[in-house]
Amino acid sequence: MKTHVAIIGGGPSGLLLSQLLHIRGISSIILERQSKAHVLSRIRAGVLEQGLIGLLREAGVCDRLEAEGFRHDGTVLTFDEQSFRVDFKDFIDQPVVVYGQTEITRDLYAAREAAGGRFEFNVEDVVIDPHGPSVSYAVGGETRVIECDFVAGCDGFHGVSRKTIPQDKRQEFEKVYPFGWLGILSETPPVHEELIYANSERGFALCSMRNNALSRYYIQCDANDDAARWSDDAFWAELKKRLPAKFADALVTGPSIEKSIAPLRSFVCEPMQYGKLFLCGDAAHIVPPTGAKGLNTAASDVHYLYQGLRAFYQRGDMSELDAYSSKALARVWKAERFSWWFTSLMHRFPDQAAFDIKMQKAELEFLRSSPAAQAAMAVNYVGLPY
Ligand code: FAS
Ligand code: PHB
Repeated sequence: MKTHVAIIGGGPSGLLLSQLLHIRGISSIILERQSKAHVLSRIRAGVLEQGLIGLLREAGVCDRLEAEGFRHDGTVLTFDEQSFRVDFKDFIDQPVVVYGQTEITRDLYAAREAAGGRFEFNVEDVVIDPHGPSVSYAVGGETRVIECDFVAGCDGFHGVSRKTIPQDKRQEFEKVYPFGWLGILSETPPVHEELIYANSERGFALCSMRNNALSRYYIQCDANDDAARWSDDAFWAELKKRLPAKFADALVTGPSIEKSIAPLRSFVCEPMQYGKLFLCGDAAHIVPPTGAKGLNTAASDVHYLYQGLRAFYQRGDMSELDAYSSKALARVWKAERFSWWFTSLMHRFPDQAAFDIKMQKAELEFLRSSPAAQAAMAVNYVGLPY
């Protein structure tokens, strides 16, 4: 088979890139290791930056998002019994929108299928030749080869793309956090109209939502905890202990319809390109979900790669593709810093000394009382410019 761009991975990065390329007449094929149903069963991100929304609009995949997404102009932070709100509009007129990643993936699959997009699901043994370039893979016991001009590695943290860059040509930066997030989805009304990020002596908690009848909650848990060990009642009881009474008393509980634990790590691979292979999204970097930057930073990668491919196919100009890695990494590292900062501020660490806890509380008090501190948080949370 031949195509302009072979895309490894049918998650949000691969799908968004494929749809954007399509509207510019640039062909692609998406190779996905799982089934489409499996991809759509994942419950992940929930908060979208305007940059991602702009890309979805350009891709013609924004109708449901605009109809069902929730505009949020601020967020609430709590520590012990105190709570305060950071109003983004006080500093930057740019809201975030709450709309599940699962729905974005669903919308993108629908758009790609309507446009006759080419997919291969349940692929195995993907091997990338970044210099040909070409991609070989097996599906249904048959080996196939795709000849292409470029390969987009959109296959997430556990994919093959990053490992295609020879070890002596790449440098990896990693920080593994000594805790995870136990998350549940429940068909209950959200406890508050905006997100609540809670720092408590028992650990971090987050109150989020997908819509007015579907809530998403997280509590910090041991890194090697097991979701099956947590009954719904135990989860709700622990969440209430981590929230100020006014929110704990307002919490509407109910049966979980999804319960899982996500590990937390910060990770970056440099460079994000090798030969004609370009890494996008989780294939190149991971952030702890505290700052809601995972999906949103995958989107800025897609933006830079899409612009580079457009320049090549429309003007024969390779300069933007040559600069892809340095451009993408400049924004990736700022998202890594914000995610690390917010995670360090809001979580309890096993080895934390009393002084460290005092530092967290002093920083939260500074954030509560200083417009300058809130401005810095707001501009990072709503999303730095591309
Ligand atoms: P993805 O991992 O979404 O997609 C990669 C795709 O490649 C997958 O479909 C995979 O099956 C496929 N693939 C892998 N190897 C392959 C191979 N060899 N061949 C072919 N296909 C292959 N971000 C937030 O902002 N907020 C959150 O709350 C949040 N929660 C998360 C919870 C979990 C458990 C995880 C893992 C991530 C979470 N994230 C969150 C981050 C997440 O949203 C990612 O940033 C986002 O999915 C990135 O999208 P992709 O880069 O497309 O990677
Ligand atoms: C979510 O709704 O899943 C969510 C929201 C904000 C975060 C992380 C996860 O920072």
